[in-house]
Amino acid sequence: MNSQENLKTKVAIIGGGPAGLFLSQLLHLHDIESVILERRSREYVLGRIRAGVLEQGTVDLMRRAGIGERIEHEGMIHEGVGIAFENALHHIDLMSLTGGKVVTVYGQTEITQDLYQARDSMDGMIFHEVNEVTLHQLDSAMPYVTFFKDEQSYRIDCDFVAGCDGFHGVSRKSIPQDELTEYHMSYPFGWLGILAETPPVSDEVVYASHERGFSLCSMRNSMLSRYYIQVSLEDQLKDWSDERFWGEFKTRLPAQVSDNLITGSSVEKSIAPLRAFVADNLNYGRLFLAGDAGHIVPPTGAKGLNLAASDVHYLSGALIDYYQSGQEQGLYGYSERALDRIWKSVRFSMWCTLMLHTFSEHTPFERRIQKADLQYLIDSPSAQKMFAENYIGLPY
Ligand code: FAS
Ligand code: PHB
Repeated sequence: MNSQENLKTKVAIIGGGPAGLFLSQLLHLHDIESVILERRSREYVLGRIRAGVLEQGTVDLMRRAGIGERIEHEGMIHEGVGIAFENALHHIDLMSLTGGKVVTVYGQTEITQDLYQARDSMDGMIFHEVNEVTLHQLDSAMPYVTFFKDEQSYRIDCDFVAGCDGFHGVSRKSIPQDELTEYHMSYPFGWLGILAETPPVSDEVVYASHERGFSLCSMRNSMLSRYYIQVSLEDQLKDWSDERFWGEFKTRLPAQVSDNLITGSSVEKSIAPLRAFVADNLNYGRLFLAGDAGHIVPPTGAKGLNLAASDVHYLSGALIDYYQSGQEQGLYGYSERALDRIWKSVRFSMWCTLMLHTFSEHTPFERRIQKADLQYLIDSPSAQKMFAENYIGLPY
């Protein structure tokens, strides 16, 4: 076994997904060096199909991170969103309800690609396929991280550790239990998502409620559709052939949408359970959590990736203040500031999930309340304004 290799940096970032990459890129642009430790290969990370709808705040963060060019050409501006139930499609005019704000459809995969490209162009230090990442002395002024790569052991001495390693990462688990309150909520269903090289069924995202279950029509570009249906947690991918998916998807959509459906072979298919989770708080000593490491939202409100962006906005600003002017209040106020926006986004995502999904254990009374919720949204400009201001993204 070789002797341990010692490295030094300002910020050790655990996780090379959107949160970790955004943070590293923004710090670099302010001459603050960092090292990213990523458990998976780059191909694996880039192969993940996840979020698709971006708030303006996330697009602005991309521009500040120097990766705003491709989305300028390839991102699709959406001025509204569709809500379907009882075989009717309703349009929520996001732009008029929010004084001109919109969302942009641009896959998380593309953002991750843009960020990796930017990090490479600036010689960012990223270790892939690392293992046994361990965080040490977090409650001291001299934390460090140890890890292995290709049998070689490493130690990184740093000023701060950013835990951007997602829900299953090591960072949150490195916080002593008595320093952390975890809030959990899991749903009795998941989303079966497929990617198909077909023209999208609608030119805007459609959220459809149906007694057989929720479905969602989205896209990645004019020849790449992204669709989801609510499925039981007992379901497995082998239970869902493309043919069965298309039949069920068509049944759950209003005719004016499904009549335009062009089916095709799926190029990706996955099932993700729906859950909500918040770690209160996001800071322990010199460790700061950002993104899914600190919270998970049901994707119904399209908030997961967008919350990672606002976390990184707050955390990068706090670290820049610290290194440029020695200010510490941003760092020690980070958790409270981020959690305020996180909890409001969790609220919205849960409200959408409750309103749009079918709960087998619901009583007829609860089902009737769901319908009233949807009808109120469609009938009330105030309800639509609440929906719109949350969907385009609450202010940072
Ligand atoms: P990520 O999970 O993306 O990245 C964390 C990284 O840390 C990963 O690359 C992981 O390999 C790495 N890592 C983990 N443990 C490590 C360790 N010990 N050492 C080193 N590295 C480690 N959001 C939406 O808005 N809409 C959606 O439709 C949507 N769909 C989703 C589907 C799935 C299956 C999942 C899991 C999430 C989905 N999300 C969706 C949420 C998702 O987009 C996240 O919000 C987003 O990936 C958050 O980015 P990160 O915080 O960077 O976490
Ligand atoms: C997506 O395009 O993947 C998507 C869109 C809206 C959501 C969730 C996912 O709420």
